[in-house]
Amino acid sequence: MKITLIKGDITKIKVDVVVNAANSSLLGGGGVDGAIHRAGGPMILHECQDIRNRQGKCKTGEAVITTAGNLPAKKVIHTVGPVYNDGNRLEKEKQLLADCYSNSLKLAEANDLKTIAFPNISTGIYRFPKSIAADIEIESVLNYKSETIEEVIFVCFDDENYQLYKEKLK
Ligand code: AR6
Repeated sequence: MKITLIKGDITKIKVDVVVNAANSSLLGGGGVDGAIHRAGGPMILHECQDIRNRQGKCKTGEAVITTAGNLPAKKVIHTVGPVYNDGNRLEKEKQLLADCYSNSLKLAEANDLKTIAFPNISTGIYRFPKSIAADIEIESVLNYKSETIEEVIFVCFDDENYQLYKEKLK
């Protein structure tokens, strides 16, 4: 599994699947979620609504898959990161953040998607400390042994995350 680091906008990346940092409603929001729905168009929201009707909300740490609409990617995996709670439930939150990555990789494998791009889940509106989140993201991806996924791309939008990943991936 090749690991690549990119600084940029995940909506512009041509991969099999991009991961969205969604919320449990699955009905859109700000940050990368807003950007994905804006660039991908209404088909994504329609499929999210179908999922809502079938299974209800998406729990923290879990993941669901939809079309990517007008994005260059083929699919979007929506996963729900934990909200950082001032360190009060840190161990639980770290596990849930790791689950976001492993459950997204599992879903990519199940759908025969070979290249996957991740944003830095929970490090924006959900306020997770970026350095801790980067350690979790890198560890859960590197520990995931996949026979089928060929490339994982870490997409950092802000410079702070990009510098952290550059350092930690050395
Ligand atoms: N491409 C890649 N990364 C991006 C982009 C982009 N276009 N835009 C922002 N980021 P956030 P969260 C980075 O807030 O913390 C939404 O309202 C950003 O720099 O998008 O998991 C959802 O609906 C940051 O590092 O997600 C939820 O309610 C990272 O994406 C809530 O926000 C995550 O920031 C989820 O909060």
